Amino acid sequence: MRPCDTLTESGERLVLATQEKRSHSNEIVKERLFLVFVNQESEEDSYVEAELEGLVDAAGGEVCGMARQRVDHKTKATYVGSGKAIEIKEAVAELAADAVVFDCELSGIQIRNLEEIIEQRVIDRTQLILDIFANRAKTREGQLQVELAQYTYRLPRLMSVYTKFERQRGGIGMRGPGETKLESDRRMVRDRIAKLKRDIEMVKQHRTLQRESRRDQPYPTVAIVGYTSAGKSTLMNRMAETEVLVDAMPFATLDPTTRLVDLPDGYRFFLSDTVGFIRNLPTLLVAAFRATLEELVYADLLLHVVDVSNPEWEMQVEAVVKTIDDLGAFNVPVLTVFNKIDAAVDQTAVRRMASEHPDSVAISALNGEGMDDLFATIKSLVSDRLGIIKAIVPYTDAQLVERAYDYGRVLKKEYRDEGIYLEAEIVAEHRGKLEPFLVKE
Ligand SMILES: Nc1nc2c(ncn2[C@@H]2O[C@H](COP(=O)(O)OP(=O)(O)OP(=O)(O)O)[C@@H](O)[C@H]2O)c(=O)[nH]1
Ligand SMILES: [Mg+2]
Repeated sequence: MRPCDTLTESGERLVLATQEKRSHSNEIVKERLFLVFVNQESEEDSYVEAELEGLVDAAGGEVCGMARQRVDHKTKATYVGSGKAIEIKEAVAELAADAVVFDCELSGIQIRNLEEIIEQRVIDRTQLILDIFANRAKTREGQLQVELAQYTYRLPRLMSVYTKFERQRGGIGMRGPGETKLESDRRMVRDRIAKLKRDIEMVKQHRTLQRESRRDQPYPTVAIVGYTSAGKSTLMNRMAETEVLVDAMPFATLDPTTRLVDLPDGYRFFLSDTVGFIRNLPTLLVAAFRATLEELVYADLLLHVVDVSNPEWEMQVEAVVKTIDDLGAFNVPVLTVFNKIDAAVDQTAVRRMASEHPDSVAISALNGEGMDDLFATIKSLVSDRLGIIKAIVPYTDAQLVERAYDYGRVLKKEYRDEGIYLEAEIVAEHRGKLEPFLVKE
C-alpha cells in the first residue's frame, strides 16, 4: 500500500507518477499500467520485461498489457513513431489502462505528444524509478536527494507542459509584458533546486564528519555494492547481524546502514550496505545521490555482489562497473562476490569461475555457504591495502604526516629532534611517498 502523493521537505505535495485509486468499497485498487518496450536486441526481451515488471510492482502498479517497438532511430516527436503511438492508444483504450510506461527516457515534448495521441498519462522509466525512490526514502538525506532528482527531472519538462496552455492563454488581453506562469514556475523550481542543493551540502558536511570520526577508529571500511536485488542486504544481515529489509522487489534498500563487524580472530571492519544500481540508472538520480554514494569512493574495499542465478548477470556486472566508475571510485579495490550459488543453474561453473577469476569468491548469502572464504579474502585484501610503517619525517615534510591521517590510521606520532616519528597503518599509495624516511629495523 502506498500514499498517492508524498509530502516534501518544504511541505509541498509532489504528485507521484503512479497514483493510488480506491474502489467503491474504498479498497485500494492497483493502477493498471500498459508497458512499452523499445530495446533493439530480441535476446534481451525476457530480461527487460521482467525488470520493468519488477519496477512497476515496486511502484505499486499492475501490468495490464504491453507493446514493443524495436527503435533503431527514435523520432523526436514521439520516440516510437506516430503509427505505433496510435496502436498503443487503441490497446490502452481496450484494456482500460490508467497509464502507459515507456522503458526509456522521454523528453518533455515526447511526453506531451504521446499523451495527446494516446489520451492517457505517459510515464518514462526515469519517472517510475524516481517514484519508487520517493516512496522508499526514509531519512532526511534520502528525501532531500529524491526531491532534488524530481525537480531536476521536471525543470526542462515544464516548458513543454505549458506550451499548449500558454498558446490558449494568448490573445487579446493577454499580450504585453509581465511574467508568464511558465517563467514564474521555472523560477520557483530553480529556487527550490538551489535550496535543496544547499541543504544537501549541509547533510554532506555531517556525513564527512561521521566518516572522519570512523577514520579515527583503526578499522577499514568495506562497502557492499551491486545490482538491485543481488542480495546485498542479505549479505549485510549475515555478516553484521543487522536486520536490514530484504525483499525480492527492486530498490528495497535506499538509505545506507553501517556496522562494525567482528571476525573471530579479533579483526574488525566497518561494513556498509547501500542502494542498488540498475541498468540505465538515471544520471540525475546518481547526481542527486552523490553525497550518499560518495561513501564508496572513501571505502578501503568494495564487495561487488553479483546474482549468478540471474541469466543476465554479466550485463548487470557491466552496469555496476560503469556506475562505480561514474562515481569516481575506480581506485578502490573490488572483491567480486558471486552470490546465490545455491540457485545457480550450473554451480560447478560458478565455483570454477570464482577460482579462476582473481579477487572473487562464490557464496550463498541465504544459506551461508562460502562465508569463511569471504571473510578470509576480505581480511587479506584489506590488510594488504593497509600496511604498517615506521618513519622519521623531517619537519620540512610535515605535511606527509598530516596526510597520513587521510590515508589510514596514525598509531603514534612524536616530535623528536631529528624529525617527526610516525607509526601508522596506511594505504599503499601513501606508503610510497614515505619510503625515503622509513625506519629500517
Ligand atoms: N536463493 C538465494 N536467494 C537470495 C540469496 N541472497 C539473497 N537472496 C534473495 O534475493 C532477494 C533480494 O535480496 P536483498 O538482500 O533484498 O537484495 P539487495 O541487493 O539488498 O536488493 P536492493 O536493496 O533492493 O537493491 C531476496 O528475495 C533474497 O531472499 C542467495 O544467496 N540465494
Ligand atoms: Mg538491499
